[in-house]
Amino acid sequence: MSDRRKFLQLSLLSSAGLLAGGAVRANAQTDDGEKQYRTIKGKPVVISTWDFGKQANAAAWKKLKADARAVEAVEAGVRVPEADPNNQSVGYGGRPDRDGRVTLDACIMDENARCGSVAGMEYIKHPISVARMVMEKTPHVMLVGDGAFQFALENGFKKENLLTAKSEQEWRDWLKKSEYHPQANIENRMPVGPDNHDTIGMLAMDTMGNMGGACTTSGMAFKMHGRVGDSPIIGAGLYVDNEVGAATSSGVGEEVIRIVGSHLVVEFMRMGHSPEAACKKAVQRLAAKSPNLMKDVQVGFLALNKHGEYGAFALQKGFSYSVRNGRENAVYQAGYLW
Ligand code: SD4
Repeated sequence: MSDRRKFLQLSLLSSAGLLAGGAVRANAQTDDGEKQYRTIKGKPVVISTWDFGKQANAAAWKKLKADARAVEAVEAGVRVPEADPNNQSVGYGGRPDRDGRVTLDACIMDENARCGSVAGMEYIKHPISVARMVMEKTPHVMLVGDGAFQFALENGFKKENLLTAKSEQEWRDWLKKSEYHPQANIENRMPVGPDNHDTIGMLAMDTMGNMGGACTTSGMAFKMHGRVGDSPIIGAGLYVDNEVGAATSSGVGEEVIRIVGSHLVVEFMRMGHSPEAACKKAVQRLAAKSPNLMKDVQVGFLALNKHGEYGAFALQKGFSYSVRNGRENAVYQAGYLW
């Protein structure tokens, strides 16, 4: 379909008052005959942290196109890096803690402010799905360690070894010096190397205009056993307010927890700031509250508002994010403070 015809179609919908909200959308044919899915008013949309979020977005987008709930889409989306052994910061293949144990953190939140979380959970490849089950099947929000693992087993999840040969080797190399210096997302950080990946936080709005979010990680590499970062903590690593928007984070979790970062971003959006401005204000708050913040520490926030607008901001250069909606399937670089 020519741009002009697309424009006319949109104009017709618009003059019929159909753009005024609701789950209105247009399915059109492209010139090469491929069915094209087009969105109106920014929905559905899915965004996620880092460039590897693009593959995760594809899985979420498939759900969103089929009119699934946002929460359904984000779960499906983040399961992609969870299952990928080459992503050494999420799920299977994640780098272990200093004792050589892979411990996973994840949380999920839906449009009704329902939420579920697991922290420090071992042996289960898809912590996000366990988190969803905590949300849906228990009166609790958060299960940790062995309790989370037992709950997962009781609910049909399989016990698996999550430590790959590559991550084990990196841990053994790290043991030689055993220095914990948490540098996230810095190109030359040791021992991770230039192509490091990190936590995935994903936010979506479905065709009904409802929002959902998910966040999952193996946490900072070689952390103390028992250490929990921001990622499974509702308000820190993820927050969804269906009236306003949603936010998530990646980077050194201790810094994010200090300012309850994702909730703060949502509150800035509630005050009327754009997603990017809200993320920037949260980064500025973080820098102001951590005067001894090391210059090589990274924290990035990502946000989506109720209009389907998105944005991100980080402490420093290098934080990327992936976007999928009816117009874009793209990776962007976030702005940064230093
Ligand atoms: C954590 N926020 O465990 C996670 C790690 C991360 O980029 O996002 N790294 O602190």
